[in-house]
Amino acid sequence: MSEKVIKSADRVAEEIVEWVESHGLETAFERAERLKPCPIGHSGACCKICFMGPCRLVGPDAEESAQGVCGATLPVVSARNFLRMVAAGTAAHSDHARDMAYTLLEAATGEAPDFTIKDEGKLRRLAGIIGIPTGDRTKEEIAKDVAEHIISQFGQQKGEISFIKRAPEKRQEVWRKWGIVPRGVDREVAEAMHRTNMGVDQDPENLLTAALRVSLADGWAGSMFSTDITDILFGTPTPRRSEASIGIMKEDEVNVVVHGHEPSLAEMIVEVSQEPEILDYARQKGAKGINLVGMCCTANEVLMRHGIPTAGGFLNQELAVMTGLAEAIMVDVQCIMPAIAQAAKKFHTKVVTTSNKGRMLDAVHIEYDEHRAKEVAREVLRLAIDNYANRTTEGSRVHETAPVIAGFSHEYIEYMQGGRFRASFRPLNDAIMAGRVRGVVGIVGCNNPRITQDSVHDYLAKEFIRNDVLVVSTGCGAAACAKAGYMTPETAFEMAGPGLKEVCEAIGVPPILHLGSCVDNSRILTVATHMVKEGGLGDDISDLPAVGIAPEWMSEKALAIGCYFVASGVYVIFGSESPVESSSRVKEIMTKQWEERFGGKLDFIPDPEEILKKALEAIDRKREALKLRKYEPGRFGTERKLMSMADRRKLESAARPHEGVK
Ligand code: MSK
Repeated sequence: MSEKVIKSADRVAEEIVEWVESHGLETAFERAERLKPCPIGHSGACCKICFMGPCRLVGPDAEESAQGVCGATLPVVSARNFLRMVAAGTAAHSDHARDMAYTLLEAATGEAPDFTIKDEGKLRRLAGIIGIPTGDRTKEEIAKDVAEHIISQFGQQKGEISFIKRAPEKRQEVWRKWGIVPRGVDREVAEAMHRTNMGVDQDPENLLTAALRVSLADGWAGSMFSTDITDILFGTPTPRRSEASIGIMKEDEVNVVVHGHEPSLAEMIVEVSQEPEILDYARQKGAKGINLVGMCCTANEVLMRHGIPTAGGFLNQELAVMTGLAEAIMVDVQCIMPAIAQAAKKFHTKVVTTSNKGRMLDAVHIEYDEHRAKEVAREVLRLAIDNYANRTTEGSRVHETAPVIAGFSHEYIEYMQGGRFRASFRPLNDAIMAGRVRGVVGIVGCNNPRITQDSVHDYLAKEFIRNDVLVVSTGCGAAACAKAGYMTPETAFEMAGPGLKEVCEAIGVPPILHLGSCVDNSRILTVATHMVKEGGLGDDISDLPAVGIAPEWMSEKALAIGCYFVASGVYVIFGSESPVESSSRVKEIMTKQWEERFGGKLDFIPDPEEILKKALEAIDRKREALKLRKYEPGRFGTERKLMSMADRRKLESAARPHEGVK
């Protein structure tokens, strides 16, 4: 008898997958088993950029002798394919950011009346960074200028994208030296597509340098624009307690799943779902209320700001339909499987597309329009409520959830280390210097049905915190950690090493911090920059004992993220196989040459234990280079005592007795 293959480390998801199999249905897990990837395309050796091909560059000496019809060599083909993927990832994050910038502009001019500016402080700080006068101007006046400035950065043709100056000085010099400072977001994406067109850039090194440049237009521009604008419009996250699991669906309420990436309509859904008329309408239809749940990165956005539970990441989307409890899944852009509309045909779920960029056959389309955002949100909710009566008893229903605390913006991380008057990164830097915290790892990125769902996220998260490494997480990686129940302060007691445990106990935070959605990887760049500026850990991001990992990646966006971290000086490890496996020259450039030039490199390592080993070694090497004390579990140096939450509150109420503390 063949051994049972576990599809997911998420117990609730695994139970649904088993139910699906036993009912003759299928999901991405079964399709991935049936549909083996083409080994030539998988390893980057297939060129299909012109119609003389596709050319397959294979054979015993392919690296040296294989050529396409035009004469393109394997390293050129492989580097070209890679650059296109990074450009596509950058385009996705940045186009999302463009929509956010227009929403901010229209909120400021009053053309999008349902949107207001919630974080004026952040708006004013950002205006200061980019040189927009604030003084006694209204928040709307400032927001208009900020939005117009950001919109101009997409089409800027010359010079440097303005947010670049938020990086440490030394990093900016590295970028200038190697000519990778992005000029404008759209210009870098368009140029990447031009370079990779038939018969243009034939130099793998040059192509890969262009990949770093376009990726910087994602991390330090598109994604960072999006994070900042979203905070300004909807509020900068602070910790919220909530729940995580596909088991969050409720039997007696109308379940509405908000899935995708852009948060504007989801924010309106959150607001409108609390309106008495909408709740009355749900009751009239026999439901006790409306249960909003998030999926993928929209989940991360509404979890961070409102504590809306997350039903999980990318691979849980079909499973949401299979519960038989989802009245509607509202989607916009990115990471949305067409399979959900197919699955929904067998259940009562309505899949609602809302973006003209992301239409889907067999879905209901209700077009989002920021000028009448709440009206659109009400329309979606009414459709879901009307569908409640169509629910059958069919479906796999498991009601089990894990507690999660999410909402760690860089502003809150700074605040939690010293309160309103002494906010800084000093305590974290000191804890690292003393060896109490060994280093910091970002565990981010997708799920991929070719890997047991969440298994590597889970393994690495546990091992890193056991080894006193503070984990920051975003995207589906964060959803995995949340579903596993690791994003609670109690996890520090139970699982963290002695030093990290002490730090988490003092502040009252989980050892794995949820920093948000995929575009919020820009928050990690900001945290890293603040750590550098705080002092004691070198003068560039490349000096920090920090590693970035995307263990179960699948999206082109993940590659763009990986590249901008490399260009920012970080050692980045991707799990699974390499999309440039076919070319040893390309792999050499991404590791040796990138490390020499930028201080960061990109490795693809399928074995989770090897990922852990390499990451810890890299952290320890950085510690040694900084001449910090050698990390030894349970043995620390002296550093300033961390202020506990209680002490901080005492200090703040003493300073402002009438104001109270949030
Ligand atoms: S949603 S890009 S599967 S992390 Fe941002 Fe998850 Fe990856 Fe999409």
